[in-house]
Amino acid sequence: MRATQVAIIGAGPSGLLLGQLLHKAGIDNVILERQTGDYVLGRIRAGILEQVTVNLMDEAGVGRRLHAEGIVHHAIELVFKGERHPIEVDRLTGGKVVTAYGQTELTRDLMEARAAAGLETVYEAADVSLHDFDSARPVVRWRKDGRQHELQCDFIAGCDGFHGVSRATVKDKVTEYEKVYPFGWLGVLADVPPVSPHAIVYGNSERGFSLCSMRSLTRSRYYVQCPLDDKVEDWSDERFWDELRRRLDPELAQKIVTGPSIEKSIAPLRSFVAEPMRFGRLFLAGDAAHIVPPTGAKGLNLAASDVKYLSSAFVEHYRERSAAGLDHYSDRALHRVWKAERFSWWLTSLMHRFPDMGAFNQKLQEAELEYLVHSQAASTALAENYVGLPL
Ligand code: RFL
Ligand code: PHB
Repeated sequence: MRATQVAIIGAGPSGLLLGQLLHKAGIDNVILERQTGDYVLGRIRAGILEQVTVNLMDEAGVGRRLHAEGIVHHAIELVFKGERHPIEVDRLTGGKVVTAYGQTELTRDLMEARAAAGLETVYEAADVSLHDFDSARPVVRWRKDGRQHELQCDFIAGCDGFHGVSRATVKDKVTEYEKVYPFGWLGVLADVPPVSPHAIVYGNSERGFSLCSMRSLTRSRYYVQCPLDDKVEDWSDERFWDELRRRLDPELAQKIVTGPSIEKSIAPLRSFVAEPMRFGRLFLAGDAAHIVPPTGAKGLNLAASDVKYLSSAFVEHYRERSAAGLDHYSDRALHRVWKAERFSWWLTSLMHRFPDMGAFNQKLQEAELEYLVHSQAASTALAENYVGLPL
């Protein structure tokens, strides 16, 4: 039977980053991915990286393009009641910033580094199943090209996202905490210059939430809150641009450059945590263990911090023969996860229109927004969470 040290399930950002960090430390690993590489690269998702994530890409030896092409943001802006208010996160946090760099680009950098290092990734691995992770010799099985395959390993890292097999395998041992929001985000990607190239804009209006983000100086990413039962086909490009304009302040609305969408999709919003994140020799990381609504831009960054803790724990195990890191992994990771869950829930609650919110909650939301942009203490609390809490 083939063997490796760490079998990684999933070639999203968590799995690829973990694989690269382990390789740097001389730890052998194989990645099993259900989809093709092109499919993985075609999923348009996150766009904002915390410094912790940028540092990890450097540590993995794949930060070159990110530094050359990523765009550093020193501020975000909040729009409400038709006016725009800057939150200078850089000044409020003693110099911390975020970087706009698409998840697809980060994934591509990791995939290319993995291929260049000659590391094994099995794409289109069907019916992946996990066995014996309560013993010293776990086994992973899958089907490909009409044949059954088997891999023996020391550990399994479940980096296979919210719908993966890893958490499903331990379903009866998991406690789940979940909140589903009564709306979704309609996202559009277009090759037009971003309306706000220096700051991500978060908008609260009586028509609902909006967000202006970017992938580069020539590619924009915009979102509007929409009902959960809306279909992408309901939203022509024209309808989308009209709606976005109506949710922004007059200056931005007038400045927006529109163009044909190159991607358009609707994502539901969810908060979710599975506890614990370790089951014998199986460890969950990233979206496999937790989901945040995208409002705080935390999902990919949390995946990266899980991977930092997990890779350090594996290195400690192999180099120092110490189980301390592995034993503490779940608690350490969950500690950070819950802080990001709180922040993402709070910013989501503050910026969206809820179907049942009523006049009282509406007034409270307005009062909180006013307080937030005029109080140094409140703006600082937002800023320090937005740039990412320390590891
Ligand atoms: P992924 O990216 O879902 O990758 C999991 C991989 O596992 C594979 N897989 C399997 N492989 C083998 N066998 C199976 N049975 C398998 N089942 C699944 C899948 O095919 C996939 O390739 O999880 P990962 O690596 O943990 O990464 C998490 C991030 O993708 C996610 O948290 C972010 O995209 C969230 N997110 C954002 N995060 C940020 O930090 N900043 C942002 O600005 C941000 N914006 C967003 C977002 C997510 C969004 N959507 C659509 C959910 C914006 C949006 C709209
Ligand atoms: C994005 O660029 O896709 C993005 C930016 C900020 C968010 C969510 C998504 O909070």
